[in-house]
Amino acid sequence: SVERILDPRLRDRIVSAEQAAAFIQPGETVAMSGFTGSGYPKAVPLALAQRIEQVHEQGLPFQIKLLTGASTAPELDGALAKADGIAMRMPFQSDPDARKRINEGKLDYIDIHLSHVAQHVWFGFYGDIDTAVIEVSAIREDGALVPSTSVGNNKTWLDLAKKVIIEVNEWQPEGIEGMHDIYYGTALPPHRKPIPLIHANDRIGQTTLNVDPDKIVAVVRTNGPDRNSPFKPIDDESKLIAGHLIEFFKHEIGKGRLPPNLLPLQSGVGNIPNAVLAGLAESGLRGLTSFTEVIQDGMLDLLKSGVLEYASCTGFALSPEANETFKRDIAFYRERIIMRTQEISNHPELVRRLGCIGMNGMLEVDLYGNVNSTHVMGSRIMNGIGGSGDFTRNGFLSTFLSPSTAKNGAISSIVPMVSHVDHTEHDVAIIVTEQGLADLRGLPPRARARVVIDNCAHPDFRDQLNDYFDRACRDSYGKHTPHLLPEALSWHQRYIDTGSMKA
Ligand code: 0RQ
Repeated sequence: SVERILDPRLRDRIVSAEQAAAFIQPGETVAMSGFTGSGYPKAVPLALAQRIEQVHEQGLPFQIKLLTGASTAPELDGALAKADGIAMRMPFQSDPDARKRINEGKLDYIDIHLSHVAQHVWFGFYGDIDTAVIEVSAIREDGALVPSTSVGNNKTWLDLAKKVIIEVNEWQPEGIEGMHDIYYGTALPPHRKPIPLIHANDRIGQTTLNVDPDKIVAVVRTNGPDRNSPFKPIDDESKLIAGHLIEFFKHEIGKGRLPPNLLPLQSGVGNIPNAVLAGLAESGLRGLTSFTEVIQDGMLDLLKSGVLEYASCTGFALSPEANETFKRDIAFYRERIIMRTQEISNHPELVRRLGCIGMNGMLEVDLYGNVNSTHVMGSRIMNGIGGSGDFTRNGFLSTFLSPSTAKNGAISSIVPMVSHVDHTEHDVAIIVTEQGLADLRGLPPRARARVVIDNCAHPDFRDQLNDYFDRACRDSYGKHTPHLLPEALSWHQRYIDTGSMKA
């Protein structure tokens, strides 16, 4: 294979993962690459987890604060969580072992908007970054770093970290070089300027990441795949949800409120978004574009078929099969995908300017349109808010997609009051379940409750919701957004007590 570490200054810093991990000390804030299972370091975190376990066996403390782009993989979040090596984690994560410790109250997790991460670290809200551990696909002669399958916050980590460990992953396709667009024009207030991006496929930066070579303490060679989430066949509920949403898009085109090729799409990951993307492939719509954070299988298919012209993202979440296609056809995808830092892929200014259409999952929504995406029964974290808030607040349209029930029908996704709020009623426009679609735009609160119950609630819970709403309209302290406070969260308590929300 072709040599990927071309900067002669770094040749004598090529070491094993164990040697590299030894540079990380207890108590450090460590910033790593990785976004939804792509482009995360594959070897150093595992070696670090082993070292932490050895130190723990001697009865000594060893934990780090861990920052990333978004979720990573078992070799990173999983291994470090299992070793009890993480004191604090920020932002988005979805690892089962980490989730367990977070919900046991043993691991502090700070869940913030993905567009906020880089700037909050620049503002100094998280203290110093001691070490950055960044996966790249190559190091050029001049020391410039060719990013791999995610960009995330890597620019910020490389700029701010006191010491840098680079993993060069030869599994990543060489042809990825040129796909990235790293914008170095961000400044801190009060010196900020408009970001010169007008179209989702504009290039405003450079293709490589800068790093001060003197800060690089170790370079590690790796050769391993990104976390591949197996592709699940699209289920019937997801197909129904996708169908309602696409019908709505066509209705909006008909009304002249959306152009015939829609507006740049943002799509969450999972079965339902995949069903929407598959539905778009057969919708007859053409010339679509995407300004999103994650690209999953369905998006590659849309690019291949020409339905989608181009996509902008910061990371990938692909199945093993899609990963092979991506690597094989990298020359094709490099012309149609632009990978950006997550402060740009999710930037409120850009999401607002482009008029993105946000499509995200949710756990539950209440009668008035407040959405809970993160906390089961108000207290148990599932994943995190991720980028959903960046697109929901700032986009042209925000849509939330979910089955109307969970846990075999024991839980209603439509509740009187959400047990945790991620997206407020002021930001949420469209709710879609397999039952139908509620268009909340321009509706006052009581009218919203009507369409949410009538169009989205499962028939098993409709009477119960109507009963609550009717009594709230009669007995509520205020009649603007009627609620019965002692009852508003009683459905959640009933589930905790009895295993079902049914009265
Ligand atoms: O749990 O697998 O244990 O049964 O939640 O639910 O229906 O499989 O849906 O995978 O799309 O996830 C909101 C979590 C939905 C996701 C959420 C249980 C359900 C199941 C998963 P089990 P489904 P999805 C782009 C944007 C926030 C981040 C985001 C998410 C599990 O979409 O994390 O949008 N979103 N990022 O049983 C209790 C309810 C429930 C419930 C579902 N009402 N009560 N449990 N579940 N509804 C990506 C990034 O930003 C990086």
